[in-house]
Amino acid sequence: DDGYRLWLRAPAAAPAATTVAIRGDTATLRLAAAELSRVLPAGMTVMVATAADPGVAALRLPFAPLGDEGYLVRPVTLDGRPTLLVAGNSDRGALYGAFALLRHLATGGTAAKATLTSTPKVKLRVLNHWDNLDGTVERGYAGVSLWDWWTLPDLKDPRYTDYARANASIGINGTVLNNVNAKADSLTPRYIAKAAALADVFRPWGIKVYLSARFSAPIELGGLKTADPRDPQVAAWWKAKADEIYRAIPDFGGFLVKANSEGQPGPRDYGASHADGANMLAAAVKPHGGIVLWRAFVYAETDPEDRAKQAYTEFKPLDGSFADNVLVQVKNGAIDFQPREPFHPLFGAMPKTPLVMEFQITKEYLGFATHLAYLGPLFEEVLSAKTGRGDETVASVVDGSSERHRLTGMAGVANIGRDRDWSGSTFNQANWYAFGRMAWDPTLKAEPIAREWAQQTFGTDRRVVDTAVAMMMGSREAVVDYTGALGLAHLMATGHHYGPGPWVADLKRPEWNPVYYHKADRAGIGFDRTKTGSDAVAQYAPPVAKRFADPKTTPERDLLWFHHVGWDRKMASGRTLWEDLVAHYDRGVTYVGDMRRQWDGVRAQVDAERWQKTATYLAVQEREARWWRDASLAYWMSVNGRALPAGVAPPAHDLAWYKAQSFRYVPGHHD
Ligand code: BDP
Repeated sequence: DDGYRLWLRAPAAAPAATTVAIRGDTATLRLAAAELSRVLPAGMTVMVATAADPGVAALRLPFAPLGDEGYLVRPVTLDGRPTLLVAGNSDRGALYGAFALLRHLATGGTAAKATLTSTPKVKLRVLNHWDNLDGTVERGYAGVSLWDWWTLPDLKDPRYTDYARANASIGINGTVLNNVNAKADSLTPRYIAKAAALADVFRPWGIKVYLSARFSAPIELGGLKTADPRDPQVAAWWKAKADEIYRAIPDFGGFLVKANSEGQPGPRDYGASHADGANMLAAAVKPHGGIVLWRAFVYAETDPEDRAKQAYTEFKPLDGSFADNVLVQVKNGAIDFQPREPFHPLFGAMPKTPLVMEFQITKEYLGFATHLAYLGPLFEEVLSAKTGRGDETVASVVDGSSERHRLTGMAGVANIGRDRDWSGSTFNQANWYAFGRMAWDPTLKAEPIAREWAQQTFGTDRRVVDTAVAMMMGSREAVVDYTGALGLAHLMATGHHYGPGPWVADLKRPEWNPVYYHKADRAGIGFDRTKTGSDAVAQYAPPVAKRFADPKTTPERDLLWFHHVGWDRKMASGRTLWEDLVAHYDRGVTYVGDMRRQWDGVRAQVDAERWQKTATYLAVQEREARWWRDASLAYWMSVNGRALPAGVAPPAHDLAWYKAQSFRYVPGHHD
């Protein structure tokens, strides 16, 4: 088993076991029926329909709360016959109902009396592909891009259908095809035709196509002298471009934009604001019902004192000035997808603007595809965080319930490539899965999601499922532990972000260097983000700011993110900070060793191919967890001059050895 079938184990090509009837004939309803007919027991009467069907309407079922995309599945009597009805207000709702029923069956439920209903809490549930037109994927660790730009639009690889089906099965309804570090070429007629071909494949699965837009495209493609959003010629160029795209893709989702960040062009190049830029693009897509996802990940040389403050500083004042079809897309934390970051202070700070949560599914800082790290707990931790405005949580900001926003969204930087198993490893598939499920409902919890994923992926054998879930649930914390716990961040090697480099201090800009983030010296360690330091804590709502301002009330897991404290600081454990930090490194390494043993224990219950690849990667992870631990400890000891607590194993090599372990060529990184 090469993992190609993901969590959808019923073979897509299996012969129909039962006939599933359809009321109303659309491609989407036919797909829903086909999914069910392969799986449901013979002899059952099943009906896939929308609420518009008179026979279904006559049943007076509670369709109103289902909105556009919700579903209900329930036993009814239709035309005098007991029937299992799978329905929604739209055919997409019915399709989601079909997949919910499949999930129900694969997790041990029975079909006959199935009663299921759900409505997505978030409207735009979107993958972001950082895929380049040359087939490489930025921060992609699962092979080259799924999109074969060369043979598109002629060849519609069946894999595109399988991709759409997998996404539909977890409720994802949009996909941004190209890298946020965008090339203008993706907006040329040649590439619009290719995107349109993909949109045609995705449409019946309820998935819209979006494109990352390069802000300077009017110059590069249109021959204009400027891309200033206030210039009428620029606005006219974008309007014509949008019209052209919508002629090819009538349901085109809209544009995603990374502007004035890491060298990308943007409105600030002309003294205009992010809102000026976003609103100009929004006006271009508005007549077609399109939207603009404008990223708040701004990273430029503006605040040398604390990079973590920049997005809030630039965007908070713009709250209320964005057009009504603009959403601002904010990373989960203020730096950059570290193994742990406190929630981004913009959540809760821009009540007049719909904020999209951006998670990174691909594990740029968590060991690429080779390390096992289930991100469900990371997603849950961020979404369940309290913003400090009453009972508001980050989830209630994202799902719009806090401010009654009409538009809401969640974005995940995809971990998908052309590898047979799509995501580089079986367990990485769980991160794609968990993203989809939490985008549908950001209040879902990581553990039940892990369980339902494992049941669908490995079968319902209790022992395998329990083992997989147990391994998964602590795996992200283990990465935090062996890469740097207690609120440390950004300690990785330069450029490719793989492996330890806490000593790096020689890069051109201060905030490129890990030493800028940990600020360790003989006396202490940590980044002071209180009043005596950068005062980034003031970006949070008062109750949260107050808690983070005091090391005594800051959760220890975030301590060094907000505070510079002494190595001898007393911790909750009764140990010193230094002793605790060392214990975390050991705990991380131990956890990986435990995962290996647990996985060994289910060898006979898992197919050989998936078992072996996972086992091999766990061995790699154990070796590299030790590398992280040893290199980090060797470095910290060189800074603080301290010995290791009694009984702790010393690093295998000296610091010079670890510093010499550099390499250049890694997947997903191009310089
Ligand atoms: C960082 C990545 C970089 C991305 C950037 C972004 O290192 O490759 O281009 O984020 O999100 O995490 O735009």
